[in-house]
Amino acid sequence: MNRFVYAAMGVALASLLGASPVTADKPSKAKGLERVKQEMVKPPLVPEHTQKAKGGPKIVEVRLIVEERTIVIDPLGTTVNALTFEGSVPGPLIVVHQDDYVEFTIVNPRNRKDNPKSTKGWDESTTENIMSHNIDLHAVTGALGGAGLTLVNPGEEATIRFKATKPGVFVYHCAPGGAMIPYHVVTGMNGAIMVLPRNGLKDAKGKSLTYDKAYYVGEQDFYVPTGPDGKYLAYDSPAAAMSDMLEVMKTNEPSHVVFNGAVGALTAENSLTAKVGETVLLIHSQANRDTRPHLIGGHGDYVWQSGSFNDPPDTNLETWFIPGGAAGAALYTFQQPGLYVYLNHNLIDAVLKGAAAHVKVEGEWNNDLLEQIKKPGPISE
Ligand SMILES: [Cu+2]
Repeated sequence: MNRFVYAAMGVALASLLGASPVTADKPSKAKGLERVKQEMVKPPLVPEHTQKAKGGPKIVEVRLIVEERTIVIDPLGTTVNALTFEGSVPGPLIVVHQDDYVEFTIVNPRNRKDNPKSTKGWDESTTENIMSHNIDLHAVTGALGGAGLTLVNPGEEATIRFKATKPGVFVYHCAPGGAMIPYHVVTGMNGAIMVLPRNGLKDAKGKSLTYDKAYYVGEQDFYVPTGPDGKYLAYDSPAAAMSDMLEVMKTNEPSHVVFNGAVGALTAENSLTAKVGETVLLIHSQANRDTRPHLIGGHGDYVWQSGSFNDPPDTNLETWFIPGGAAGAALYTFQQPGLYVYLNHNLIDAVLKGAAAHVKVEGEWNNDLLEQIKKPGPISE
């Protein structure tokens, strides 16, 4: 077996291996399977995929590049020295089918020149990576979700291949050890992987459920320190920010709770869109903190709150619950045009801290579902 970088995780090797004698490793059955590359896209977009698997299991190659970069998280211009996968908070959604193998490479370039192929996420705010990173995917079995095999210093990359045995939506996140685990997660280093059943999604009776489009919303709690004047502080690097930010993190009171990296990242011109009659799958992850997704003016027709696609979905929910460290998915067919707000129904998080998105829906109004009988006006009797 490969050597574990277990010391950084504070986990003793003995507890990972148990007391049983070490026997020969079992070989992977991935050999000879067809290989496909999955192109990463920036959330809320999801990578190209089929809802039902075509053919047998495949090896899906995924490459995520770590990027330490400063991001603006609110209209005040408040910044976070973010640690990211592919420059994005959340990191890109990975989509495979059950029993596929994911050949996953984490790349930690020292700087932009170090990795000329990775032009996608890099921008002017990127300087250089100074920290070690790894990945714990909750869809992985063993080795701390892959974290024990993937710790890479700047200038290094590592590859694992794992079998996606359980269908569902799962969080992934960096977990380099000790206080660096929550620090990397709450500065942006998390995302999700969706493992679809090979025959697609089903309701409780086994009837096929399909979607016309899917969006990935990654909810992020940030803990930005303030100065004596109450204003948010800015730092030159994640290392410089760390000690002040850890003090705010210890209060468990986020300064910001946002969707897709910033207040307003999914509102106004960045709103999600749909048409009346379209069925939309809303995938929602929160790597650190509980959340309560709610669609104002709509419902969760079918909701996998736990993210497990083998369990029958809940139906017709008003608000659902996704515990910190998990991802879930909700399917809704839009019935009316107009503006919908998709938010964390902790309304303090949504309205005062930023956890809200808009969905703009086009189509014909249905008065049978809702009709305005009298506009607001003077009281008549
Ligand atoms: Cu990291």
